[in-house]
Amino acid sequence: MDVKAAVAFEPGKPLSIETVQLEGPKAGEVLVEIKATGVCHTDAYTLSGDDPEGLFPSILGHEGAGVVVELGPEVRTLSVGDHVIPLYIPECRSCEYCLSGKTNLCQAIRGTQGRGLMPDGTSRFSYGNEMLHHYMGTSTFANYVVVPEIALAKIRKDAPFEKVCLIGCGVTTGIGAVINTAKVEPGANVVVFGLGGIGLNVIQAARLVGANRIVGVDLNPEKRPLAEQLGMTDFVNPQEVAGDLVPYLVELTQGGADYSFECIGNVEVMRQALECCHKGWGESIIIGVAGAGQEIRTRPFQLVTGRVWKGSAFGGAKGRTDVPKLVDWYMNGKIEIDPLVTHSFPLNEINQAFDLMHRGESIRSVVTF
Ligand code: NAD
Ligand code: AHE
Ligand code: ZN
Repeated sequence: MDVKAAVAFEPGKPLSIETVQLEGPKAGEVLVEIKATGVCHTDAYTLSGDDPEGLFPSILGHEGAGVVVELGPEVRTLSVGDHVIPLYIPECRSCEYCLSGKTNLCQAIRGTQGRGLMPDGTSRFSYGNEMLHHYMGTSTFANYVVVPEIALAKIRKDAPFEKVCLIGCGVTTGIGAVINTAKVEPGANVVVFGLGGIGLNVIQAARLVGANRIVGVDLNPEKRPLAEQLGMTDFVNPQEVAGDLVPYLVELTQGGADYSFECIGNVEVMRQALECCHKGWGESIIIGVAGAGQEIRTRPFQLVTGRVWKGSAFGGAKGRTDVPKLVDWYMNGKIEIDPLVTHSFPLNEINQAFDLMHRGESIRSVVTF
């Protein structure tokens, strides 16, 4: 079938709106009509050419929501008409990783997904004679996609696509990092580096679990009001701190952060995030994705003296299990999404979403189809 998609033909170039071809679902696959998708910084990172796994040409997008249109053979858990959120980390419930009880990093299809292909090693997308790569197994910058059944979370039908699409990445990543990865307890002091779509969700989750000080760090003062609305107690602009940021944050948190979160993708900031943690027990969670060749550094003494470095992908959430619960949390008013959606565009204006993000003028732009 013909579908409308924003195609990334080359790194560093704007997306191109095209009519492309999509093959129907094969065994274990599902055709989904995408109704809305957010634009996450990771899409911009891959488009920039910094992603060592970045493939071109491809159809980016991984923060979507839509409706099941057609089932391939052997699909058992979904029906036509179901509302779904595509998962860039699937949940097969049978691989060693899923069964471990220790991680959300289902590996059932990670190999082919990382090569921009469906589990059978082929792509469903093409443009004339040219194969187009899938992206993160989701490719939500197209109005129809084929997704493996194990990579679809079924959600309630009364949830608005243009809001809950953010649960496909930003909301789950930030909230899950606090609840699943760090397991922040009431009364903890938290420092959040980067107040974009991810950092703001860390902040609202820190408030939800009853954190004490919730310190937000960002170079852009425009991010302050919304962060305060979602629970930030103290704002720090590193450009306004005289001297080193780390001792400043240690003093502000009266000994160091119990938990810090890096939500930028900057390896220098990752070091600051670790080193502002409390001696003896402070834990720093890396969420930001850094470019090819970037490496983190610190003195081993930082770890010897009890600080802990951790990472978090998709907030440690198991998608088919946890995503429907987060949709309920939103529908019940337990978490906020509406203020995070600062801009909306039709697909043919999607490049504006990237421009706004690069200028620091948006939190999330949502594309509706
Ligand atoms: P964003 O662009 O919306 O937000 C980044 C924020 O960081 C901005 O507010 C910016 O002003 C601020 N910032 C930039 N440099 C800074 C610095 N040196 N000091 C302080 N603040 C600084 O991005 P986002 O969508 O929130 O994503 C954040 C990061 O998380 C990206 O690296 C993204 O790729 C990554 N990410 C990871 C996961 C995961 O599962 N681990 C999921 C989603 C996004
Ligand atoms: N391709 C990159 C890695 C990118 C990355 O870490 N992705 C996160 C999700 S970011 C969503 O906005 C993730 O889930 N990682 C786990 C995984 O298996 O990719 C690189 O550096 O190679
Ligand atoms: Zn993302």
